[in-house]
Amino acid sequence: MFPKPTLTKEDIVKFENEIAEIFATGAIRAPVHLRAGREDQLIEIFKNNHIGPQDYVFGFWDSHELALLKGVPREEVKKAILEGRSISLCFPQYNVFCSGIVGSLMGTAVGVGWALKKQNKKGKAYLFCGDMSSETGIFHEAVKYAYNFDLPVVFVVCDNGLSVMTKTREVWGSDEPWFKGTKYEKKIIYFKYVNGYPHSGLGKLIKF
Ligand SMILES: Cc1ncc(C[n+]2csc(CCOP(=O)(O)OP(=O)(O)O)c2C)c(N)n1
Repeated sequence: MFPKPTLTKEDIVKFENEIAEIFATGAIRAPVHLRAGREDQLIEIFKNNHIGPQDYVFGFWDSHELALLKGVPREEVKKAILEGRSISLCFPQYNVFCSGIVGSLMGTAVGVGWALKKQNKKGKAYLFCGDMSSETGIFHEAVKYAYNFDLPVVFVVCDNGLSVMTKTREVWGSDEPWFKGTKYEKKIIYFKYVNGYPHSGLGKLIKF
């Protein structure tokens, strides 16, 4: 029912390029968030952690790649984006839940981890977010709770150095994320990348 994703970097790049081309025509009447430059890291994370049907993936406005890697068929992801759901992709049958609201779903991921543990079920909740999101209060609370109760929750922080157009490091006055060198690192996968696209859209006005 859930084919193991065998997506390559090229598949992901091709998908995002295709969406970018469609978005440029004005055919998508909603925000679209494209990403490039973290394909290798995401593929590695899905592979190394054997993320499969039993796992839950939570993401935010930039989750095209996550849905594809979790095994949602390309055409289903594309259809949802064309219908205007790029920033809130949800595919409950594949355990993929995303939201355009900063910080949302972090508590949900912890709750799902709690339920999985209580019910002795296999699987983990994986919460993917950006570097600025990892500085929010709710992220701290979620990580502390998941650590304290040893819940099957993994937080993945994809650091592109920016919050929309604001430099995260200038805001927080630190070169390292707050969790670096703390015991909470045990619950967090962290990597840096440079986004090949603007935060949102294509960086130019699209008329429709
Ligand atoms: C509650 C809320 N406040 C503000 C925004 C607008 N917003 C969308 S993304 C974002 C920046 C997030 O930065 P980061 O977590 O680093 O994500 P990335 O750069 O990887 O997209 C902001 C402020 C929002 N979506 N939700």
